[in-house]
Amino acid sequence: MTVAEEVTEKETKGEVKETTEEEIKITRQIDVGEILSNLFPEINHIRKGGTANDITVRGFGRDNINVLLDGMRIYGACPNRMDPAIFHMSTRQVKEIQILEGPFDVENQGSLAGVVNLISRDPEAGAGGSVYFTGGFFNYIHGGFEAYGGNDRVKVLTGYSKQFSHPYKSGEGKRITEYPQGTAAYKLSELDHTAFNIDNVWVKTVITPDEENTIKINYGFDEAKDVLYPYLLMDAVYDRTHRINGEYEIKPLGVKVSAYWNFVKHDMQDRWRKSSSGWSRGYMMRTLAKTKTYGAKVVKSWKIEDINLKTGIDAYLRNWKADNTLMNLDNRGMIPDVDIKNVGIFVKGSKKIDRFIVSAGFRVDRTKSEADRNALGTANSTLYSAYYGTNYSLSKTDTYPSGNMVVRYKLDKRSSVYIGFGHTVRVPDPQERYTALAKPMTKPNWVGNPNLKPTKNNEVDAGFEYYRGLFGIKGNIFYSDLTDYVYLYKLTTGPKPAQSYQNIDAHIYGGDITVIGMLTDTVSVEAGAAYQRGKKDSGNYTDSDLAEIPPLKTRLAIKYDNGTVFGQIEGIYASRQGDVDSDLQEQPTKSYYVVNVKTGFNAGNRAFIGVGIDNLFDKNYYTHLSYLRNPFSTGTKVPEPGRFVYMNVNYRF
Ligand SMILES: [Cu+2]
Repeated sequence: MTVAEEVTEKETKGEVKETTEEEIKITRQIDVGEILSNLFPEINHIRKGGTANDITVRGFGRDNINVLLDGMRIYGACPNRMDPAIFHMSTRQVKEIQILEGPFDVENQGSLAGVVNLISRDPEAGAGGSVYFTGGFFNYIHGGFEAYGGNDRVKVLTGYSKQFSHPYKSGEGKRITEYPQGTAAYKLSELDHTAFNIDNVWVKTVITPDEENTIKINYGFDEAKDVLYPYLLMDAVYDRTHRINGEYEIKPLGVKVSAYWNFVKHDMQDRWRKSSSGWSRGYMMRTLAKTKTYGAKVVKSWKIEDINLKTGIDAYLRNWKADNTLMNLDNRGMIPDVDIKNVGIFVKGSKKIDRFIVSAGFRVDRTKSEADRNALGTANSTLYSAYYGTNYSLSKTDTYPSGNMVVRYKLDKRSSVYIGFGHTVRVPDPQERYTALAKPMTKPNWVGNPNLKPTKNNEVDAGFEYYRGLFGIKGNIFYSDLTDYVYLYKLTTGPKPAQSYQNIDAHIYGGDITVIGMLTDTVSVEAGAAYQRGKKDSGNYTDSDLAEIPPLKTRLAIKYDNGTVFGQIEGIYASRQGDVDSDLQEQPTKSYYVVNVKTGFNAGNRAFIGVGIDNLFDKNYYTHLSYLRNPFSTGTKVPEPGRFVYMNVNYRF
């Protein structure tokens, strides 16, 4: 067998998508979630404000997908997901993003429906770097530098970036701060409050004592201040993150050892909203939240005969604590100092048989979730028993296997078809099981369900890739049968109604297609479409549609690139979403069509200047994920930005 015939990692999986810094560099570079949602029709962003967009993949969000930074687990501290995992790496540090869709990851616990891995740039030898600046509408600025240096043995890269903006305006000319109404409305003096002010610092060191060993150490610090979230009732005063991860690879042994630690502290308040009026402390409500995650992993790759094998063991601890004050209610321990401790082992292998590549993976996990009753305050200490009686426990251990099999048939070197099946499991997150938030008067409480069972996914995926000359087409379909899917609902059995979570059976299915082609030496076209649908199969419901399932979305981009000058016209269309869950008061979302254009010029290898206009026709539109689902009320719908002109300048030295 020659090297060229080796099975690649990609061929052992289902649908894999990738994007690189080259694509990111020519966007307005606000945040990674927004960029992915723009590039891939099956990825959608949850628009809460000017930045920090969370994502869904094929209709799966929250902990149903794993979002990793250089393979490291990291979780947001905010109980309202103001700081999703994907927000914790600067767009400027990202070299590449790998998206593995479907239930085909056994290397990480809980990749129920997919995994998104942000990979940071490595330093190069020698000395160099770059300075960059992006500026745009609404006083958006983003600037910083990156510098690297080193020899064959030790290389270091360090970077800094600063992002700042005022609230953007929608296509109807209103600032996003003008959308919340009633007591959630921003004070008149705050309508032009800073929308985000973010500093990121990172240092990455790569040590290669010889050709056989590599050590990588990556440290990052982020401070996001004054981040506005009109989608919610509060805004972030600050969100501070430290993360460090290290990796040691011994190539001749095929061994990789990695370890990580990260910590996020988050302070959100309603101090810029009308609801805080009259409170001398400056806020009516506030949540101070902390989370830390640390873990380690050892992986060994083997080759036995012609079978590629990978085995591994990993463990992590995720701790989450949030203290809330609401009027005079002491809701300490709204997330009551929950520990999730996991240990897992896995094995995966692949073998080439004639034109077939057969791959399989298997994993077993043991996960303990435990909340601390003593962390609870006076207002929320009796909520679990008020709603779930005495028959519950604040500690639960779940042990479960997961696995998958993929069979790929190679039509030729590049083209193939595949079918795969996977069984995956994820434990309820600390919020779903243990949230405890008492609200005043007739306002519904928010309480977790300590009896929740882990979600199980049995999913079939099938797809093809076909390349001929300068033309390629890729397609995938999936059907996910979900048991004990964790779903928001209106709990009416306690002292007063509450929002809580229940296990339901459900299914989500859909597909996507991508076409790429070179029309001439300089002109290329890229087209994509994705559709997904979600239905409930059990539970106490009147509407069988699952909430927060994005509608059909398509993208068409035509690019011109001669190496010096490039230009791109891109159209994005999303159809109306009328398949909504009225049990959660979900509302239909209108269709939209937007056009984005950009052009750029490379001066030699060193300087790049680009200009872009997003939403060229200044359309006023909303995505389907533009407001918060709650069985009692509909949150503020946050429109997408109106016409947004930006400029990118990059200089390498
Ligand atoms: Cu928050």
